Amino acid sequence: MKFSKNFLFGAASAAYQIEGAWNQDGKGMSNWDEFSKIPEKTFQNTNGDVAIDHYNRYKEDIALMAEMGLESYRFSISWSRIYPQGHGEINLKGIEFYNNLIDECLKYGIVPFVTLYHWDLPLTLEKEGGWLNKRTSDAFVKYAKTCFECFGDRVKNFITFNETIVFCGHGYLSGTHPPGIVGDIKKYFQAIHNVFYSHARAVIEYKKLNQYGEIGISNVFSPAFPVNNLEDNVFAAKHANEYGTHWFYDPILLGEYPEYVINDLKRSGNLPDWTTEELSTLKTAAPLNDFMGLNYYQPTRVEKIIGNFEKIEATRENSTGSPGNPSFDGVYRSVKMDDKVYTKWDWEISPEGFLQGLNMLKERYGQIKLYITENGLGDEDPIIEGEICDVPRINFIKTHLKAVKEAISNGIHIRGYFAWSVIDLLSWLNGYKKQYGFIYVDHKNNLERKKKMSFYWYKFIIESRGEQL
Ligand code: 8VR
Repeated sequence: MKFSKNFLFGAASAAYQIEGAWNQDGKGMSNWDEFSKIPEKTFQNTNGDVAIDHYNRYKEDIALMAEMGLESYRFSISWSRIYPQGHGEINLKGIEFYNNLIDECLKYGIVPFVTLYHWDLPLTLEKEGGWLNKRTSDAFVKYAKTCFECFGDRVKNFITFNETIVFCGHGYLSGTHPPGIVGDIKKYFQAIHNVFYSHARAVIEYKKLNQYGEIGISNVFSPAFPVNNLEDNVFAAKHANEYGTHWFYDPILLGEYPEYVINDLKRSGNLPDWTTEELSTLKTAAPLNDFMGLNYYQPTRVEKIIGNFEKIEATRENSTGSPGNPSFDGVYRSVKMDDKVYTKWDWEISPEGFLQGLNMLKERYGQIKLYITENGLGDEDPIIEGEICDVPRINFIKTHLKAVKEAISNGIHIRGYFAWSVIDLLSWLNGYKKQYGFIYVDHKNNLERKKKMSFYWYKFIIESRGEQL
């Protein structure tokens, strides 16, 4: 079987992780421009001031993507380039940059897939309360509208937010992302709701403009499975899926939050403050949402915590996605298992879990349009005689694309696949050590770009529409 002609083979990036040029051409400061400079917050104190300087080298990078045969490029817009203060004055230089980037993609027939928010919030808004302040929602809708109006003639695919669970979880529970708040459950749920309300409003605004494009959101997809079939652990997996999946997918796809979690939050006093207008906006937006973007790296293996649960102090090291942490409510913990395979950063490699999870989604939400908006392998790539031999990455993507193929033949509606990442870039908490790209960036040699083995492999897969997989 070949992937159909309208299946998009893509790859992704995010503004803060590649652009650099943090204060160039009128860009305002973002929360990450500040946070990454607090000592010890990031691996080796790396930050995105320069990143891989994509802002100044985008032409070279897009030419490489075109050479690879990429059909779509998912990138994010840095809000503080467009509105340096979050709201208020627009920065035309920012608009110009993204116009150029989009036009450069289109020159080669690459479909631009645009994320509006990949975690870099204008600093002014963060200082005014960030996602806890309902005015951030107004500012977001205004920014989103500006993007639709300026770019929507050429961009036909918009993603509002990337991975709400991550930036809210790290922002308000583990404190390892800005605003760096630790253990505030109430704020965590409030921020999530404010983000989803903003998403819903942006979707409604987008549809009013009649641009004949599509809009959706990208969520973490990490289906939970019990470590064995003991009743307690089966319960733990259900609980984890309610909190980690349903809480994030229901409001987008069904327009309401899952009752299971609502009931818990009522009991614990952590229910967000929401108005009936906000809840009915979620309802209105749900059927207008065109697709769901899934960022899949690994499943979660869970076991119920019996008895007392020791709170582990959140550190940068244990917040980077590896198993071992208790859930915030102490109900379960994620487990590294002896019979599973893991990456160097202890992320489980499981195309089976991917397929199983996709079937779970189908069961709950029916036939929805899906894009895999991120999937990839973080590794320290071997360099042999000057060649970057990233065979483990090829294997990773191969097995996951096979899972996508199988899912499609099971009637799951997947319309495209974006590898994370198109090029090596700055990891939020792991610096440059952890690589994901098809293109290598030489930090010792003027950020020179070099094609990896996976570059040629992915080119072949795209050309042959995955027939050989
Ligand atoms: C996703 C994020 C993306 C990347 C990839 C890989 C980290 C990283 C945590 O959660 O959307 O920005 O973020 O995962 O892992 O290493 O920077």
